[in-house]
Amino acid sequence: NLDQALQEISAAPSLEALHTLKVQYLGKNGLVTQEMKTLGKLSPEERKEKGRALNEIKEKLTAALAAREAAIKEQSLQEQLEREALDVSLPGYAFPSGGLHLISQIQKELLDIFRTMGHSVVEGPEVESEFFNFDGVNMPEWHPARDMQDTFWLQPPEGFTIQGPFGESVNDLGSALLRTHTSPMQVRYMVQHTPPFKIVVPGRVFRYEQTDASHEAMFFQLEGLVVGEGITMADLKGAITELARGLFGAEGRVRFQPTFFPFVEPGAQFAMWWPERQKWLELGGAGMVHPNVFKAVDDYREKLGLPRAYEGVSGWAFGFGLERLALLRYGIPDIRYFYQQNRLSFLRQFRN
Ligand code: FA5
Repeated sequence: NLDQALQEISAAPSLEALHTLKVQYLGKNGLVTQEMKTLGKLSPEERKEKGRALNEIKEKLTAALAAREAAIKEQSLQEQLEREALDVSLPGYAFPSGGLHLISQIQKELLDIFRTMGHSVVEGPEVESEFFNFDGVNMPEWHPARDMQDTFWLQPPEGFTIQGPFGESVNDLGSALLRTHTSPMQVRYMVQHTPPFKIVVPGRVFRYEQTDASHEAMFFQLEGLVVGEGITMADLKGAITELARGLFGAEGRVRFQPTFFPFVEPGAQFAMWWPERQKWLELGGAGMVHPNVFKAVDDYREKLGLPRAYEGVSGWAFGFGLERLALLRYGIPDIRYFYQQNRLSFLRQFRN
């Protein structure tokens, strides 16, 4: 009966349940529809009477169904709103963010200075051949200067090849090692390119050393190399002076003192004036590329069938340690702070 039907409709828990009821009463084979079909058999009087009654029932059911449908939709909307309520005043999660290591920041600063002077930035392998690290830069096996750079020698696994500048194997040219300086890239680059050029080479280097406040077994160097016709020591001083001004502003000054490196002649060590502390910072070595380095490069090129390209040119080179620069510039007492056990409290002081 009608009341029961209306009650069922108003109690329908879901749109699906409601649909089932709608089919049950008003569908093609629904109860009301079935009744409608019986009208034809009645007398006109009865038909009129029952027809009106059925229409009324149909209207009531239709209205009830629509009302319930609206109610269910409204309710689920409310529930969804409650579920997805967003309290924009809640404090957010603090995501830990990283930062560049102080040495990376300094490296970037240095590269930017040299880029403005027209240098290209190139990089080389950390696992290096004895040939490029030593022999090629005029440090043959008997040379006492090899002892100044205590070396991590490597025993590569069977089938491992160290590649030369063109991908050729250089296994026959010497043992494998961790490069002790960035100078082997001088040789690699010159074999592959012809002058004139200006480059800088940043990179990690390794030395088998007892560590102390100013010595690490792994540190970073920056190498500079300029080769062309008529390049002189004055160009070297000019470039290092520009570097000093880039680092310390207009007051930047440099000092050169004669010293020995096998791969330069003449050789110098250079220091920079640190205006804030009014003192000199000993930074690294430099000088004019030694003829034996050019010769080693040309011999190597010849072996590969390339024309000799370094007769009649001159060039300068420098190399220095980034950690030393950082130590002095920021008054850091111990080089081991940089890489020791993720000393984050120390490193965070230098977040940019
Ligand atoms: C060299 O490595 C030369 N290849 C530099 C060079 C390049 C000279 C081109 C001339 C021309 P040396 O061994 O002095 O030189 O090291 C250069 C710099 O690396 C030092 O001045 C210092 O700043 C840094 N350095 C050397 N050993 C260490 C170490 N154990 N820990 C941290 N920094 C170091």
